[in-house]
Formats: sequence, C-alpha cells, structure tokens
Amino acid sequence: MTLALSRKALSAIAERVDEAQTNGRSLTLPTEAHEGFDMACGYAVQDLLRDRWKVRGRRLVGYKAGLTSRAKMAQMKVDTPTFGFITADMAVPDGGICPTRLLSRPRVEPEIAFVLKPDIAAALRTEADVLAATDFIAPAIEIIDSRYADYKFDLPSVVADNSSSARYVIGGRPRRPAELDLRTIGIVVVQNGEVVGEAASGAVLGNPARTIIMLSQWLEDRGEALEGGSLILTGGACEAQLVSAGDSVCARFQDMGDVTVRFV
Ligand code: 0L1
Ligand code: MG
Repeated sequence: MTLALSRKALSAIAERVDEAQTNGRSLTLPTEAHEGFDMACGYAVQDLLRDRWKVRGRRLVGYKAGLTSRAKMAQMKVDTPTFGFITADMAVPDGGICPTRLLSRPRVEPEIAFVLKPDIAAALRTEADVLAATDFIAPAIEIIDSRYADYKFDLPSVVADNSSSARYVIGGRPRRPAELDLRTIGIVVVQNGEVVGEAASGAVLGNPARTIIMLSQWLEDRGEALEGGSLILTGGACEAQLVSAGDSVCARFQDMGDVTVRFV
C-alpha cells in the first residue's frame, strides 16, 4: 500500500511519539503537522513504534482495542474502534500504585480482559471460536493517556499514539469463559468512594468476545495473526474518567471481583 507520507517522515513521527510517551510530554497532532496523515499512516507509525519498543527490550504481551462501546464512541465523537499493542511493563499490580508524574492526562476505564490459550486457530471468526481459544477472562482497568497538546483528538493521531495506551491493571477473580454470560456482567466504577461509571459488559459490541473477532480480522487483513497466550483488553465499557494524584479507583465486576489502583 502506498502511504501519504514517506517512511522517513513516519519514522520521525514515531520517534517523537515514543519520546512523548516515555517522558510524559505533549505533541502537535500528526494530522495538523502533516497534510494527508490518515489512518493508514497512523497504523504505520504504530508499527514503527512497536519496532522501537522491541529494540529496547520491551516485551509485547498482547493487544488493546479502543472505542468499542457506544459510550466511548459518543464521548470521543467517533464511530470506529481502534487497536494497539500492550507490553509487560505497562502493567500495574492489582491494589498497586500508579505514579502520574510521566502521564499527561490519565483516564481510567473498566474493561473485560481475555487471555488466550497457548495454541489457537489462525483466525477467530465466531464467538464460539473466541471462547474455545480463551484460557481465562479477567476484570481490568485500563489507564489511558494522550500525548497530544490541549487535549486535541482525532483518530489517525490517536492510532499513531498506540490508541492512547499507558498502563493497565488486571485483577479480581479470573474466570473460565463457560462460567460467565459475557453480555450481562455488571460493572461499577468507584472513584474516591463515589460511583462514576456503570455499565454491562455487553456495552462492548454486544459481547466483548466480538472485539476479538474484529481484532483477529484486522490482524489477518495486515498479514498477521493473533498470537496464542495473548492478553487482550477489549475496550472501555463506559466513559473514561479523568484521574489525578491522590485518587483511588475501584472497578467492581459482577461475579469477577474488584480491581483497584491508587494514583500518586
Ligand atoms: O482504550 C481506548 O478506549 C482508546 C481510547 C482512545 C481515545 C482516547 O484517548 O480516549
Ligand atoms: Mg481502553
């Protein structure tokens, strides 16, 4: 595919995004700085970012999907989900502490996380395929961030910023897929003792397993395949909430327990 920007220009953008993610700095949107910067350019930058991470020894452990619920789409005024990659060093332990010093504008969202079995089919096309390929399902909080100045937002730029990935917390009680009705798990988000978000897991595409079908198709379209053993964050079930140092957040998942994190 021919991209609107040269490889050199895309590499320079990946370097700037990497630096901003690492040091908590803000950037101009690539769409404002480069005419023609589109979704294909956004994913090309994301790939270059992933290559840079690998060279530095950051371990890829899976994928994230963003903007998979109506609430998130409405909050960000978009209608297309996005994907990104997650690494081992983005994990914060359940009940642990998340420093905000290197984050610009952290927000939290409750997500259903899947961990796939080590050996899976090349493509997962149905909910049954996904459930058969799933080792366990766990409650999660994703901590997203944006590296763009003045809270500006557009999809190609967000994709270049690895779909706003920053940190994640996996916790609660992991469950086998057969033990759950993935459409109706109640989720409540409590921030400093106050309920700030409520959803059912089916807010994510009717069933968060559908995120994994979309992810599998997206990877196939780019000549890649889902890797066995991957951790997948399926997308926020309700609107993301801004957090800052001093906040405590607990996401409570029906029949799956709580996930908690404190920001300093
Ligand atoms: O995880 C996500 O929902 C990705 C969100 C991307 C947009 C944002 O920064 O809110
Ligand atoms: Mg998310």
